[in-house]
Amino acid sequence: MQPLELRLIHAADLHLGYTFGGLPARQRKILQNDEPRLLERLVSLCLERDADALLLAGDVFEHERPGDDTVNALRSALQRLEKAGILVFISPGNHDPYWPDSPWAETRWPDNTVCFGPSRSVFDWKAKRTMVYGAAFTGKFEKVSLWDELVPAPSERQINLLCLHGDVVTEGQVSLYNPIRKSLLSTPHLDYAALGHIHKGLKADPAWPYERAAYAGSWRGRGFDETGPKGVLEVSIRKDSSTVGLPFAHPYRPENRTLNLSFIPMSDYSFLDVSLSRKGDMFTAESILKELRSIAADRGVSFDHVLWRVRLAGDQGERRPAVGQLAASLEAALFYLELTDRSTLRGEKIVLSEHSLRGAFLRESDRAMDDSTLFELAVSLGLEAFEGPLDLERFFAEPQP
Ligand SMILES: [Mn+2]
Repeated sequence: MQPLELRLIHAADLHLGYTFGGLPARQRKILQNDEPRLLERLVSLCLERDADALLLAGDVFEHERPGDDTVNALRSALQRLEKAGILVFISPGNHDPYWPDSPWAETRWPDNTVCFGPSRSVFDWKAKRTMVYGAAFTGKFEKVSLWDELVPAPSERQINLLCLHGDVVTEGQVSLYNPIRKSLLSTPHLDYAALGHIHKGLKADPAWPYERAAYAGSWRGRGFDETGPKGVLEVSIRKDSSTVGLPFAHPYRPENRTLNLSFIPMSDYSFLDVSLSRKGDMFTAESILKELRSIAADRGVSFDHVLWRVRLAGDQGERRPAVGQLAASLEAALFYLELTDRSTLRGEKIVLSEHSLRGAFLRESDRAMDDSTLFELAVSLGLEAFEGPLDLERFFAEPQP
């Protein structure tokens, strides 16, 4: 029998209709206008890679009730896929739950689009001998797992896909966002679980324990807690069923199947949050730009499209440039910049020997920490705390899914 084969594009957390509220009008407009281009790119990608299906694992829209323009843009993208014979599977998430008056229920989607609804369901894709398991969020939260066991149980005679939005949890861990357990992701004969919710896109994470499940991550950053390249996954599945269907039980039937995932960056725009340090030299616009260019190259993002948050740290020697002037000349060369100066001057070192709480704090930190980066962070946080309330979020931002 012919091996079963499937090519997919897995995307999630598109957050269509996101408005980039914290940014100035110019950048906000550019990023908003980038959205139709991204949709276009996603469609072209499905066509170029000759995909059989596009899986959208939730948070396709930013809002429960997105604007008509946003809904229409998605619909026309899906229509283009329909013309090419590419199926689309959607499992709505916590940002775009399936409600009776949500666009999922109210819009007439093209015939190629399978939008999973409130009850868990399985789509029998006969032409491809593939079963697709899915389910939708029906509110902001799903405290109980939408799927805890795949029913009917996946068969080795077909390809089995799961498309789901939610939080992969460890034993005993709770989550308000559809806890997805190990037992589900390790279901026998499940060939791929296309997940959404975690914007980072796990799989790149060396500690990620699942071979046959991945988060695609968001397709573009939404802020400084979502830095670096963002994109979608190209998934190819091959399952050799040549031993399937023998009239006798095969004692050592190997699971002969392969799964290949490759990351494809989508948005040109990305957010980067960096700290630059000097030891006795003054920061200049030229030296900062040079460093930023090399950081962008290292992170694999386009320099001209980076939104930067830059912190100056370390010791600038005897004098420092006016930060306002520095920021002005950098801004002319960058798409967007937030600059803060946390560097010290050599003269400020005197504080170490100061007979004060500040001095004692610095001496203790200096003694306790060998790691210079950690020391710098502790000192900049600590000294700022002496000035007033701390904005800890800026330092320890947790990604907000
Ligand atoms: Mn999301």
